[in-house]
This record gives sequence, C-alpha cells and structure tokens, in this order.
Amino acid sequence: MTNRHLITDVTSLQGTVEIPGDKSISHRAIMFGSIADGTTTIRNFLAGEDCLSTISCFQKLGVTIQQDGTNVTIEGKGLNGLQEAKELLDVGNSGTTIRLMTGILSGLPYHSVLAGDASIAKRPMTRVVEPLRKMGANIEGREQGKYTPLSIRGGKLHGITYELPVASAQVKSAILLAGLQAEGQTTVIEPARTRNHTETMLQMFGVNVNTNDRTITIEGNQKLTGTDIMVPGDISSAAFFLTAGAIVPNSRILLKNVGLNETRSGMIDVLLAMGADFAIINENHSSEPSGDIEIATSNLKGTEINGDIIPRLIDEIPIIALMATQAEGTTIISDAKELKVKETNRIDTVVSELTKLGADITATDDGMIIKGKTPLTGGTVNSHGDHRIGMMLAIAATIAQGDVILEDAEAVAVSYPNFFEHLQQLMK
Ligand code: SPQ
Repeated sequence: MTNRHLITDVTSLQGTVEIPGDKSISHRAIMFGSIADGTTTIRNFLAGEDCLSTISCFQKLGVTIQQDGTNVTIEGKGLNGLQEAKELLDVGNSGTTIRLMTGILSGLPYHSVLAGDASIAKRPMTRVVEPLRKMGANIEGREQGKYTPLSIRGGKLHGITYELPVASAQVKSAILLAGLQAEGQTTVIEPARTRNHTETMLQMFGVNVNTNDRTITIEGNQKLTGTDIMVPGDISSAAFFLTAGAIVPNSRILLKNVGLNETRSGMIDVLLAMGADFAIINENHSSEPSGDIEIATSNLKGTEINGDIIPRLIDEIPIIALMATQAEGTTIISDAKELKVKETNRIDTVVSELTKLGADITATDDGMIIKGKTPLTGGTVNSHGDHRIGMMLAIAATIAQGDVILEDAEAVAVSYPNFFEHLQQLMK
C-alpha cells in the first residue's frame, strides 16, 4: 500500500489535459473485438488496470491481442474461435469485466471460473446470474451465485424479456451479450436510461440492436465483424479536472477530447445547475460524440441531484460531492443507493473521508446532503482501494489548508494511471 503526501493549498491550476480513453468503451472494444470475426484495431485505448484485466481474460480464452500503449490489435476468430481457459479468469477490480463476461461465457460450451479482488468478492452478482439463468445459463457461485467466484458451464440459451430491477448498464449488457447467442429474441427494459455503449458499439461490429426509449431488443444467433474503434476520452476521468478547475482559485483548464455521450453526460448538467464557468468547444458528433471543455474558477451554488440523471453521472458522484462542499448553500443527492455496491460503499467512503477534511456532509439512505461553502483542512485520508475515492481526495487536497496524506494512493491506476502526473502538470 503506497501512501502519498499530496500537494495542498494550490494557488492556481493552468494548462491542458489530454483526457485518457473511456474505460467502459475500452472494455467493450476488447470484448467485442475478441468475439468478432476478423481484425479489430483500437486507438486511444485506456491502458488502466481494469481494461488490462479484460485483455488478460480474453488472452486466456485463446484470443490473440497485441497491446502497445494506447494501440491495440485483436485477431478475432468469432465466438466459436474462443477456447476453454486452462486457468481462472482473474478480473482484478473490474465489475464491468466480470458482469459482461458472464453474459458472453454463458452461451459458450466451456467451463469458466471468474473471480477478482477483495472488492469484487463483495459486489452483488445475483443481478446478472438471475436473468442469465432464466435464459438457460448454468452458473454457480458462492452463496447460490450471489458472489464470486462464479463458475459457468456455458450452453444453449433462449431469449427472454426482462425488466431490470436496477438501472445498470452492466446487467443490460450481460443480457444482450447472452441474447446475441440465444435462440429467438431478447428484450431488456430499463427503469431509467443507462450508458448505451454496448448497443452503439455492437452496431459498429455489424450487429442489429433496436432501441426504443428504455426498451432494447436483440435477435439471437448474430455474428460480429471486426472493425476500427477510436475511443473518446472518459468523462468520468475528466470530471476530476472539471471540478478542480471550478474550485481551485485563479484557474483555467482545457480538457481535450472528452466523451459527451448523452447517457454519460449528467456531469455537464450539474455544472450548469451549479453555475460553473465552462464552455464546450470543438464538438464532434459521431456515434460516440466528444469535444473539448474549458473550465475556470467559478462561484458555485448548491443543487438537487436525483431521478433519471443518476445513472448518467453515477461514477461522478464522489467528485460532485467535493464540488458541493465549495458551493454556496445545500446540495442534496438522492436516488443513488447503487453507490453502496460500487468498488466501495461510495456513500460511506465519500462521507467519512471528506468529514476528516472538515466538510459538512451527511450520509442518507440513498445519497448525501452537503452544506457549503466549507474550507477544507489537512488530514490523513484513505482511498479504501477505490480509484474514484482516491482521485476525489487528491483534488480535495489541492484546496485544503494543511498537509494531506492519501493512503492507498495507487488505486487510481484502475482507471487513470497518469492521474497524478496530469495534476502536477497543471500546478503553477
Ligand atoms: O467496472 P466497475 O468496477 O463497476 O466500475 C465503475 C467505476 O466507477 O468505474 C463502477 F464502480 O463503473 C461502472 C458504472 O458504475 C462501469 C459501467 C459499465 O462500463 O457498464 C457501468 C456502471 O455500473 P452499473 O452497475 O451501474 O452498470
């Protein structure tokens, strides 16, 4: 475990950050390229630990994948070209890897065992195991399949119509990836729209997927064809510097190539609602839209965040909570129970760690209440092995008066290996 002495009381952040590739899109590019026929190339791939776990799992299934920094080439031989793995498939810290792979492996005639780190061992798997069993999948796991390790004996599947009990892109994707291999049609109905990268990207690989508002339908027995993927920057990573630019005095930051997919861009709506001084420029309207965002020190005001916007910013809530400590008035975040089943219980970790730095923040059953504007002080804080908590605390340190030590700082490498370098480069 690495402790890091963070730089505090920064006078100004100035400069440009090239935002690294989107984690959700990078995972899917590896998975879909691995089950496609023909060559797939990926540019601006996120070489973070989570996506490297996905590469390693597919290599164990016999797929030839070459990764050189942010460039990846996959020689796909179709779904039937995968081979039974000789060893356990280790997903590391990645919920996306285990849940989407469970969908893929359910339809393949092999025995596979999936497991990850201590955080993965606590995360709920019933949400994917239950619908996949309804499709005919044979999945076992600890406590009747509630938790990892999961053991899958893949086989014949049939399509289902399934109403998601929680708004989860991972559950939706696992069902669609099983549906792709099933007899008949599979329909997933979402309670609120979640990130749609699986639907958009399957189409790029030549698959027919129909979306009608919150209902997504896929026909079974479809094949993927290799393609070239350009990954936009990750708005969930950009969110840390968007917040830093808004709360550190005398700052102006340009964030290049930020993904702006509507199902992911709730952070932009929150910046608007809080009165942040920012502009989106150089927008590119492709199937995964992106643009540059310039942000400057802002007079922020509190806001309410709830309902359908929650899945559009679920991973940004830790950093939004920090931003709210520097806004005038009260910010109330609710309908966000899902935070409890992420890499950590993100309601508890955000509240406990920010409280150590002097924030006025209270946990509720489905979110948090933050009162601002509160000066932050020094202290010893801990990422609890959660990358997003680690990065949020590093940004909190920039405005803290007094030394801040971040325990377990290396967790940031899960989604943003260059995070500390990028932060350092902005400090003037
Ligand atoms: O992959 P993992 O570990 O679940 O990562 C997180 C994150 O903060 O990076 C969540 F902990 O992102 C999820 C996100 O919360 C990535 C994801 C996806 O790529 O489909 C979807 C969301 O999870 P869910 O459970 O709402 O579907």
